[in-house]
Amino acid sequence: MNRPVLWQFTASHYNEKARWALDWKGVAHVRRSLLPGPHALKIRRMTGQTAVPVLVLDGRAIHDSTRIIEALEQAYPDPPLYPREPAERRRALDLEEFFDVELGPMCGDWRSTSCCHIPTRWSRCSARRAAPRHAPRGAGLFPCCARR
Ligand SMILES: N[C@@H](CCC(=O)N[C@@H](CS)C(=O)NCC(=O)O)C(=O)O
Repeated sequence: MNRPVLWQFTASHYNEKARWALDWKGVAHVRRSLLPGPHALKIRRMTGQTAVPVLVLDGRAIHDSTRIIEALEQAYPDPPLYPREPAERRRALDLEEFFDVELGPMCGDWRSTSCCHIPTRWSRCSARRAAPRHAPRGAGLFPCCARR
């Protein structure tokens, strides 16, 4: 099997969740960082939508951190990420859903608004480890970052 490839943003909690899962399971993989904005072209071609993380596992492009973890649990059962006992497993899945749906979007909003006060922070943190040729363009892509 080829090494799984994680298409990601470096600064994103959903992407961090996928990275944690891969690391917890000790799965050797390749990380490919994308610049927010231009990322959409590539990711849409791969998955029909634009959000990352996307994991290419055994030739299949899987999007959504929860679905990525499900696929990893099947492909690499040990060590498990979810409890085996059904009630505990249900509780873990409910907690995951809560953090993804309720808390996750608020963290994203907070990051965007706090970065808007500092002209280059957003572009720097988004472009970090994206293809170096894209990094200088980051600030131009986010006009909301201009100092007021
Ligand atoms: N439910 C998804 C949410 C992923 C998500 O919102 N990703 C954001 C980055 S934090 C994204 O890629 N946004 C850009 C886009 O949707 O085009 C997951 O758990 O993976």
